Order: sequence, then structure tokens, then C-alpha cells
Amino acid sequence: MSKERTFVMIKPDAVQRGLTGEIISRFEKKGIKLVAMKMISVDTKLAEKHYGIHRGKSFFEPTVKYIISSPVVAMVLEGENVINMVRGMMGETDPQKAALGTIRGDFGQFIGRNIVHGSDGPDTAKFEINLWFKTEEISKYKKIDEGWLQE
Ligand code: IDP
Ligand code: MG
Repeated sequence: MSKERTFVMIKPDAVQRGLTGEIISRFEKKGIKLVAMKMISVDTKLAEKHYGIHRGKSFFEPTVKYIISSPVVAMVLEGENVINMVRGMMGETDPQKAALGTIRGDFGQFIGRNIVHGSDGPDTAKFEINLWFKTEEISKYKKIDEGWLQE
């Protein structure tokens, strides 16, 4: 294991439903380090690039519409194994199938309104972080709990 970064987006439904703080809080309480964050009104071009691998699928256009419908909160999280850890905390894509205790399992009901996005692997994470953030928007700092988080 080595230090990784992942891209997380709190989707429009979660921002509108007042879940932004709750979701960020879960990552904070887990001890995950937040290194970048901003609210964005996403345009079609960015949404289509972000979901580019799904172009041609039946849910591509509805998903792009969903993401541009209202602001999102975009973040970069950093830590060992953070990509898989965040995917686990999010739960399965379909909130009906996501386990209780996960973000999607606790707060969502429908696959087309599934609360949160997290990169699915190291290559995707790199691509998505570059797409959404400039290098200078990502902070480098030492967090005071680092010595207490691991043995
Ligand atoms: P993921 O977000 O868990 O990685 P993907 O399969 O990569 O799931 O799908 C990307 C996004 O597209 C989902 O998070 C969801 O917003 C949307 N999506 C995927 N499958 C469906 C579907 O069957 N109906 C509606 N929306 C879907
Ligand atoms: Mg995906």
C-alpha cells in the first residue's frame, strides 16, 4: 500500500437535500485527509468528459443531465488505500443494493440519484483529479492526527 489520491463528488441531489456536511463528516471521522474542495455548477462538456467511458450506454445522457442540474461539491481525498476505502464507504452504485451504513445505502433510494461519486481505480483517479482540479488547488499540509491514526 502507498499513499493515494481519489476524486469524490457530492452529487446535486445530496447538495440539495442538505447532506453535504454529513458526507464530508463521514470522511473526516474516518480520518481521511481532505486536500481539495470546491462547489461547482458543472457544464455539459465537463460532465460528458467525466462520464466519457459510459458514452453510448442508456444512462449516459440522463446522468449528464443529473450532474449539470444543480451544483456539486468536488473533493480530493488522500491516504493509504483511499480509493477502495472511499468506494467501500459509498456502497454499491444502486442505493437499493448498497448496504446500510454506507453513504448510498443510508441516504439514497434510486440508482439515478445515488448521492456521491468516487474514483474506481488509480488510473481513473488520476484522470478525474486532473479533469476537475488544477495542481495549485490541491493543498499540501501535515495533519495533526497523522501520528494517532496509525501505529
Ligand atoms: P459508480 O458511480 O458506482 O462507479 P458507474 O457504473 O460507473 O457507477 O455509473 C456511473 C453513474 O451513472 C452512477 O453513479 C449513476 O449516477 C449512473 N448510473 C449508472 N447506472 C445507471 C442506471 O442503470 N440508471 C441510472 N443511472 C445509472
Ligand atoms: Mg464508475
